[in-house]
Amino acid sequence: MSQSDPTTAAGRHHAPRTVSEPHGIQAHIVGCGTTPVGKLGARPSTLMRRALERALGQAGLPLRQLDGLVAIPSLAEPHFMEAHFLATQMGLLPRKDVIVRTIDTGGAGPITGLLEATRLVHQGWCDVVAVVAGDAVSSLSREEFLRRADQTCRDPEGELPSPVIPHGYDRVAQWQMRTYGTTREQLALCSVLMSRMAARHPDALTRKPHTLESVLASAQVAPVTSTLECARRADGGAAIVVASDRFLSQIGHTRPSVIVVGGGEASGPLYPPPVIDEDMFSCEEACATAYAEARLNVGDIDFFGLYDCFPICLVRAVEAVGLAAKGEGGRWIEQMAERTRSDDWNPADVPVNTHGGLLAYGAPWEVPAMYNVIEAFAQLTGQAGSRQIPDARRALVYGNGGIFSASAVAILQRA
Ligand code: MLC
Repeated sequence: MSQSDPTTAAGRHHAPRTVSEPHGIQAHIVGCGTTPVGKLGARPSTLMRRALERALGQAGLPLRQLDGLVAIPSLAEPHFMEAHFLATQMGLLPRKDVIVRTIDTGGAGPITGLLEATRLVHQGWCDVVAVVAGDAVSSLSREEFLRRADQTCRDPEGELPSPVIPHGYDRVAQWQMRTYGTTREQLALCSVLMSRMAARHPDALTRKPHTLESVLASAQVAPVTSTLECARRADGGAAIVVASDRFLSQIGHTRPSVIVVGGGEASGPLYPPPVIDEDMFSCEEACATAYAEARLNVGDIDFFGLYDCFPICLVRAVEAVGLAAKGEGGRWIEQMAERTRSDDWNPADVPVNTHGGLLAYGAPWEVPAMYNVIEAFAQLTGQAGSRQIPDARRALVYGNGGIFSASAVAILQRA
């Protein structure tokens, strides 16, 4: 089935895959926490714990209040049943009233985790659920990182050279260039744009904006991918806390919060098939499901936290969410790069990844989609400082796993 028309992808949408609240309970994000990003020299489980402590601190809740924990496994220190490992380490288990789940949808994990936490709350199974991710891929040597990363998405029959993941995305980028006329420069401008965003975030790894020339001149990693167009390898942890409205009213919680009003998930193949076509992508379907559930469309969203592990991912995402028509994502990026040329650009004019995304904020393996949620929380609660989009009310956050293999989308709204 060819899907050059985005409505075809939306046509695959199955209504029952929702996060809607069957018992009239609403799920609120009440706290977010991060560690610094960079080369930290700490174990992933330590980073997860630190991030969780900060998220609970922002929520004003003690650890013992958690009755749900969702964790995303790390690459640097993988554990059997990551969430159980963490819950046991932290003393959350043994306890009979705690539900603990490990989610592995690659980089989509934090959003899948958010949707899972939301479901646990909506079903009335949990009142306070944390979603946690952390990794230390910067503290692995280059060789060890690539040995592990290459194994994740390698086609056993295929010929993708190492580094496998950048080469996999590169194949898709070349296809997008041939199919839709996206240019090499438009791809590189994704990194320029993200670096301009990151320069306004005090915690981002990339402090100085790149130029188009510097991106194109950085070391070549794959045919149309340079080093500055790769997710910026880092260590870091991030966590969020999701709570039910009934619990929050019981304890008289009055801190700012954000509700989850829609969600969507969809899947693609683990690695690019021999012939690339529209069928391998899944973000369109995840977005269509999320918009349908929230009964909203692109015009209702004030901030977009879009996955951008490589430029092609961001280009496809701006098309999938509806900011640009199919095939026009590259031109949209070019326009946004034009808008941010002078230093005084207004964040409302470029409402995407105001933190800088994987390309520039930093990318601790499967953690970064959590940064999309955390930036959305900051925007919707008016805490984004110089990055603030005035009166931002709704956000869409997207996580992508593997090589377009898992898409998870959530729509958030200021409570
Ligand atoms: C790297 N550098 C960057 C950068 N990327 N600087 C700015 N912006 C970026 N985007 C810098 C590094 O900090 C370092 O600086 C120098 O460039 C070299 O980078 P490196 O990573 O230390 O180099 P090397 O070990 O040679 O590895 C290069 C690489 C690797 C391209 C093979 O970085 C890589 O594989 N990156 C992609 C990571 C990845 O695949 N993540 C998952 C994405 S897929 P200095 O000053 O220290 O020399 C996904 C989905 C999923 O997200 O499910 O996971």
